[in-house]
Amino acid sequence: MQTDVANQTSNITVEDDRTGLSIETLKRAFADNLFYIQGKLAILANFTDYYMALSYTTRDRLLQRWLQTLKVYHEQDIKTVYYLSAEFLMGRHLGNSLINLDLYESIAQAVKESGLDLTEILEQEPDPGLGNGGLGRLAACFLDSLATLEIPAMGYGIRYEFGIFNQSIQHGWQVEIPDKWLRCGNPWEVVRYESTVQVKFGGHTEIYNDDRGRPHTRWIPSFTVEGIPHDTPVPGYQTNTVNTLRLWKAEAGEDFNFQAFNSGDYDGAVATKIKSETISKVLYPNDNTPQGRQLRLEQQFFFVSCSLQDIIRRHLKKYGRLDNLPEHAAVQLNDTHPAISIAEMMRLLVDEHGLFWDEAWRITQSTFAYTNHTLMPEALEKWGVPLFESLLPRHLEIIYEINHRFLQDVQTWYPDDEELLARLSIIEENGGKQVRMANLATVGSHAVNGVAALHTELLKQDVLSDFYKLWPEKFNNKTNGVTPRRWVLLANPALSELISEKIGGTWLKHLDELRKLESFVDDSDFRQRWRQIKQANKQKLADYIMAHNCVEVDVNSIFDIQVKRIHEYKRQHLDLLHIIALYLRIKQNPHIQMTPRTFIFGGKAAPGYFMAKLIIKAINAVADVVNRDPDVHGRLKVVFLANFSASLGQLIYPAADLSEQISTAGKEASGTGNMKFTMNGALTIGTLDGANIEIREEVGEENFFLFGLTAAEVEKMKTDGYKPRDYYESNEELRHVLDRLAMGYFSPGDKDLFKPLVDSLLNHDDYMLLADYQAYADCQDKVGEAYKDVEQWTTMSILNVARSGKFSSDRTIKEYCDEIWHVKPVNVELEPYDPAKA
Ligand code: 475
Repeated sequence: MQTDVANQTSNITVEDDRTGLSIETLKRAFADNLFYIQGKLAILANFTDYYMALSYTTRDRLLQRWLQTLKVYHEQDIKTVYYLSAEFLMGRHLGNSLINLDLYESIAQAVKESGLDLTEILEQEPDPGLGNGGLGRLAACFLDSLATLEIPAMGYGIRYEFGIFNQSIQHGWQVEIPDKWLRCGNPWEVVRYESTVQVKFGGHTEIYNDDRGRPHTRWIPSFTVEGIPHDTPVPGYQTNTVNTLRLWKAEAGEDFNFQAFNSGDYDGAVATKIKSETISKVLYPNDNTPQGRQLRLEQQFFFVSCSLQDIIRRHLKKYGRLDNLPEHAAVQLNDTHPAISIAEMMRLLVDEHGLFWDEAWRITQSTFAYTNHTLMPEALEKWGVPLFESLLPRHLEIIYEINHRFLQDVQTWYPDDEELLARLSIIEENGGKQVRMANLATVGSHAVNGVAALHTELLKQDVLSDFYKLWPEKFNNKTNGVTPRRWVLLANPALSELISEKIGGTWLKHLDELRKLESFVDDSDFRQRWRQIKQANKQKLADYIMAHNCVEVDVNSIFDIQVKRIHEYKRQHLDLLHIIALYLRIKQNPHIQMTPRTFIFGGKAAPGYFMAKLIIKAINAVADVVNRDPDVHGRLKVVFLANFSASLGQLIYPAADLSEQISTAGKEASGTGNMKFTMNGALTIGTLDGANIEIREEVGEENFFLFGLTAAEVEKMKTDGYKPRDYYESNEELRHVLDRLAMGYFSPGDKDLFKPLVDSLLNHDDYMLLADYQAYADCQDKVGEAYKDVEQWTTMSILNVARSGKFSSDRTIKEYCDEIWHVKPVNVELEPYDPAKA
């Protein structure tokens, strides 16, 4: 149909203000958006205005690809990956979009010719912190790789109004500040009101007979919430594919509001609105430890129900039947947070679409797959049956039915093994009935994977061993990866340019090609430039530290960095014990030879995690003493960088000499920060844990600083009866370190401040710091020696990068595509945009 709008704009060609790529066009588009979108005259505009105008300029250039991708997906017979995750830590969009569109250089030039600096504008973007740590960032790297590999895919999650809190450090303590990331508007999202869905909660169920007299169950909810889709484009690197991240915002169901409103119950109308909107209000700030709160279950069910209804609606529109859903949809559960999907899919298929149970179960099992991200027993999600029943009465019935049928099967396979049945059951019966979400996810999926080789082995032998005996073929490993586009090209442009100059630019899509760098390892000019780039990156971080911490650091010292969530199993305090030991060594022997070090920490603690917050305070307390002490001047500095985030990571990883990956063996499922450091030329000091093992395998043991107990040794020591105090008694240095902490040497105003930390180490030491202490300190001595040999260190740094190709999330995603999802790339051809034909 020829509309008036189409007629008016039919003379627009491709080189217009919204799609054109020449510097002149980009400059004009930037100025135009400043005026018409931001409503600002250039002379009155501030940096936020520039950021917004530039974002719209960039978004315009994404839209043609995005809409074309949607068109191709709509028209062709394809299979789509749906990645369900309660968290997506996307990082800033503008820089990444420019990189993936290959527009970075031109925009930088256009901005420069407009009298501005691109890097300064990029810093204006609020970092969307819709995740806690590794799990959320992995989801974001996966979306980047899926789009880059041209796989039809969609991310589904929650549009939290408040993301992970902003961390400020006051008097050494973490203080949490709300993250108002939407305050200035979000240019990267498009609201799709027309695809709103209804989500039911509470109430009861009843049986009714259909026309043919057959009984069915009906769910009568006590309230309904609306899910409003907010779509963000996810561009692949150097491809036309732009996939979608669809995040759901919760709003009050309309009729509900109106009923109360119309009857004059304004308080009631507002209360309903507030209750509904609370569901997507804030991200739970716990990493690796779920909080069993009702709102958390509401969040999980909310986004799962929205997403599955959306998938089914689109599928039915295209195919008109549901038996072939598994041929067109692969749904991945990112941990158990979306595991209620199994019951919700069964409810939708059986109750709402009238399928028979067995057929619905076949569809469900062949559609879903589940990724486990943690072995920590306290992190396995469980929900009390009473809570479940009051919020999701129909789902509880369905889970009982799934469990009943499952346990009947088990009984025929393993007769008379009551204990096995109790362990496998989806319902835990001891001490208040609970629904075990990992069991539900495992029973309802056709594939279950861990995120690094060791982690998958431990899943099979330990956490899910009974399931592994039943279905060994379900279990598989998918070692994590990270996207080299954000974590090398965007974060470390100078290194990327040097690499591309030597081996061409295709490594960014085929990271294994980094191996070609090995032939330049003896090229002295290359080596020198390698060092210069690291030095310049360190200088940038040093400037940041000066600006934010008022601490001057020496860029010739080892930048020894540990950035990640603060958790006892990650052992930031092992790092700290060693720092105290170095400090005491200098105090005892002021002329001691020591390679200068700058210890840098960053990471957030869950607000309710007392010990993690005390560790932050301890790091800052030690930093205060060390940084002020003239005796150690030029040899030791300690810095805690507040508010670690994806964007701060982009500054930190490229500046690191040494990457601290020192978790207790068997506790870190994979780690992904370890990969980002390696790709940026840092060497690792680490335990045989998670993906560290595979990193060491790849880079070579001579290029990796290994220490500590193995996972098997940790377990054996625990069963043999571990006595941390024995290490304290027999190790003089360790004793002095712990005594100083316990005595209040670092907390003069409050001598007992760190006693809980020391007591926990001496009496329990669940994470075996004392058992690993000496090995760690010895290994650190080797690091100090190695750093003095500049040439050898350079070689090791180059080889770490050259051999890091395995850790691209492209490799990970290819494995998921081939072995779990069975999906293929779909080519998107661009058609010139012509509004007259749109
Ligand atoms: C592992 N988060 C890393 C990474 O696979 C691994 C969030 C909310 C509630 C409970 N837990 C979470 C995690 O469990 C998490 O981030 N796990 C991490 O997943 C990606 O590399 O070893 O700790």
